[in-house]
Amino acid sequence: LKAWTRVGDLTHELQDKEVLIRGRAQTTRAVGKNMAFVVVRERGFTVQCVVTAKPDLVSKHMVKFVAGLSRESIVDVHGVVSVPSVPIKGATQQVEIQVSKLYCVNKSMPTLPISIEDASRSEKEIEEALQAGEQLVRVNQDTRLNYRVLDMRTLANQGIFRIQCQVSNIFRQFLLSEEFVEIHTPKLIAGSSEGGSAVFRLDYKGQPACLAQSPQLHKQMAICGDFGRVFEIGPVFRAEDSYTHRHLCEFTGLDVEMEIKQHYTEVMDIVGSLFVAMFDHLNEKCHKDLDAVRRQYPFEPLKYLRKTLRLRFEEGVQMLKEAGVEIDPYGDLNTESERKLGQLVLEKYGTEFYILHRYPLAVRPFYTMPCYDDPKYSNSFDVFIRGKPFDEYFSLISMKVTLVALHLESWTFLLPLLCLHVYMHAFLDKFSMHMEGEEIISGAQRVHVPELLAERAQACGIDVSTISTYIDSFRYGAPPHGGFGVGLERVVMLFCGLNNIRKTSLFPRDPLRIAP
Ligand code: ATP
Ligand code: AMO
Repeated sequence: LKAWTRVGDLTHELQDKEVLIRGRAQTTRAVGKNMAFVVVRERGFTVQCVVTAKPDLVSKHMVKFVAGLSRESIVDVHGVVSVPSVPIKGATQQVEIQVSKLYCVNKSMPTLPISIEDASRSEKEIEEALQAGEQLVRVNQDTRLNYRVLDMRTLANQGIFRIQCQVSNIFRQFLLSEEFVEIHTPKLIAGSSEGGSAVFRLDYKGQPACLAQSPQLHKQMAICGDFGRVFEIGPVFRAEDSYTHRHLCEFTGLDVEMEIKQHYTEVMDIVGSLFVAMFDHLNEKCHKDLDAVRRQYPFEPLKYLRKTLRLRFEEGVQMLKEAGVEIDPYGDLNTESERKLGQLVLEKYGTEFYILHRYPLAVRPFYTMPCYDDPKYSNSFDVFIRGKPFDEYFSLISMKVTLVALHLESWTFLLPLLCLHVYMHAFLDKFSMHMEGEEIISGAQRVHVPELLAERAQACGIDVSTISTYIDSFRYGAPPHGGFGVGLERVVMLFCGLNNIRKTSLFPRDPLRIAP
């Protein structure tokens, strides 16, 4: 028999048929010396396989071998489908395979650093199991990441990364249908693209260089090169020095840049329709993956409007003021006020996804176009989606104080702090139960006049010589344009109401982690 059947396709219709499957030995169990059961898992589906000693067909030695298979080994099972008279517990398929041959294709270690079963439990299931006096291991985030290959096998993680695949796929399909061109810009660049200190510097054959903090400069240069509308899906590097639930040192940027005819609202129109199309697609087409995530990490569906709400920054400031939160009208929103505003917007407009635009110029990057009618403001925007606070503060504070104590070699402080830090990480899931707004997109109209661009860069403390080729590209006639950047991991994290960006990055890079 050469044709392979997928475990998910094993149904009553195949009764008495011979099948061949490949999967992992999820669990094994011996019943006396003549019988063993092995539950085989493939892509989230499981089937119970029965190995019974029979003369000339299955030896007792074979039964013993199957019973002793280590969990997660890869096996090929050949046998006949049967339908038992009682419902099968512990497998998704309601048929069994009466095994004639079983080969171990590759064996796993006899003991695993984390069990898939433990790593798949929801917080509620853990509580219930503990109350029932069951022995179980709570698998914390760091352990999961240390053994990511095992952690990835949980249904929730399979769901998360399949949803991530859909997000980038819809992003690409939508933009292609709107006549955008996909581009690929360099990640090794001469100067920082966003300004600031969060840049990885390196030696480029004797010249100073950095890893791109965004495709910002080159995507704009593609507009100067007459591509009209471009997008890129690629890695973005930020030398973040803080350890938060939403910052990575490397993430996947979804970047867009486009000519605009009259107004930066044209860019916000694309943001609105792109994201409504994306959310609709996820809700309508990705039930299985969303359910898999929700089963382990419960969340409510995202509330969003057909036409994305747009609020001016000044209106946001006013709403906060009325709620008793005073902020500088020409300053940035801090994380706390962003969250408060998210809560107020949800109460007033019933949406967890909205655009805040006309930010104060002083808090935006040098390439942002000032407002024509009031240069204190800019033609820029951020987009907010629900978020989860809490763990960031605890983990940030405990981390920083721990580092200070380490530096001072103060052991009296260090031990309790290290304990606090470990505790925070072990229980991150428990702490973050509460959702408010968080940034996922930044965008703006850009300065397309080279003299103003050089002036703005200088005013923002950027060494203009490091970006001279970028500024020069505006000297040959540059069309008015704008664009935006989105963090892929943040979209998935916040759409699924997850509390930590490390859950939506396959191999996260943060200030403390560069492996696996
Ligand atoms: P993000 O905010 O997601 O980092 P960004 O690159 O646009 O995206 P900033 O514009 O520097 O970041 O910051 C925007 C908001 O995020 C600010 O309100 C700032 O207080 C908050 N913020 C930035 N970095 C951190 C951090 N490491 N920890 C907590 N809050 C932060
Ligand atoms: P900004 O710096 O706001 O803007 O980044 C755009 C989006 O990228 C995501 N993001 C991150 N995700 C994970 N870890 C990080 N450390 C991190 N930093 C940012 C967020 C954020 O909204 N060039 C501009 C975009 C533009 O104007 O086109 C830029 O990079 O989702």
